[in-house]
Amino acid sequence: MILVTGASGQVGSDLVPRLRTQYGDAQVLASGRRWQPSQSGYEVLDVIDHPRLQALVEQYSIDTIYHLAGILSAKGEHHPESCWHVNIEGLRNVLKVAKDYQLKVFWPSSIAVFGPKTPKFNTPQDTVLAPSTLYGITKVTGELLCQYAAQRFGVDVRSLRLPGIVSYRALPGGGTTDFTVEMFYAALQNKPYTCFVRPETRLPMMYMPDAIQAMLQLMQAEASALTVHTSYNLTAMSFTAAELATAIRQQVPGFVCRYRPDFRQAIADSWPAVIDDAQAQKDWGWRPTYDLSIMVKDMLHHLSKRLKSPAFYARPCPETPEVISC
Ligand code: VAH
Repeated sequence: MILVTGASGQVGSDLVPRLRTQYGDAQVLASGRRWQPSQSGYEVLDVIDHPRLQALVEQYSIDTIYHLAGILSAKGEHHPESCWHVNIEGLRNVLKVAKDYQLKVFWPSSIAVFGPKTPKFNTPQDTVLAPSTLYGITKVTGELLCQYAAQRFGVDVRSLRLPGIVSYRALPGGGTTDFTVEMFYAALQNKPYTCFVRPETRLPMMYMPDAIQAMLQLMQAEASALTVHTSYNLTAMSFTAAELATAIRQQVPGFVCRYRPDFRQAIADSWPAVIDDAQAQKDWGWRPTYDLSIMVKDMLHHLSKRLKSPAFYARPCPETPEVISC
């Protein structure tokens, strides 16, 4: 049985239904800190509570954990102590039960492991990891903990350095790349958007279906094929805030995006602009599907349904590379 921690977050909200489609509803246990009365197959779990985690692993005969619970970059800068405690103690607890019960683990690292001294373009798999955020420090530490668990105790833990992720099912919370999703909400509500990074800020990004595909593909790969035991570089595209606003405006004429950088500009400036994920392509066949144009059309179509924005209801489901129910 699979346990997903942080199941109500931006990634978890898409990963849980995808895993249930793949393996069956009864094979996936969602979990999070808050009680979700409407959700079946859900348990309350604070990942810093090791006894509770161990009890769930035993009660449900868990064999795989997708450990998503954590605090993101922007929120982490406002609450560095909590960010360290949740991100590190939570991961240590997961790695401990993985070692004790021979579990397989997925854990998301981030491009936040890179810092101002890292090559900004075509950032290699092996390079300087000197992040300037506490969140990034927890991700570098986490990668080393994962590698140690794999090499010292034989734990099968796999990880991806996720870029910014765009999705419509759940709002992101406390991230530096949240402007991407917020822009779509503003456009569909016919409101101008004030972006908190400069228009020329370029970051590695990915549409959620690609991120979920990459996680499942990595977890299904033969262990012998994997040469990276910290975390794989991963990307699908890179775009600037202005390029995203323009792509949205092509679908939503009149959309206005203004720019008022805040503290998150310095975080974004410390991250790479373009990532080299050749090792992921070589080791387990990674290939992205969505580019900026397809993502924008798909996002607007699905998000407009959620927001009940008639403007996009009438449009046919955009041509997307995979079958998506319209
Ligand atoms: C954040 N969305 O903004 C996360 C992610 C690469 C960015 O780690 O903190």
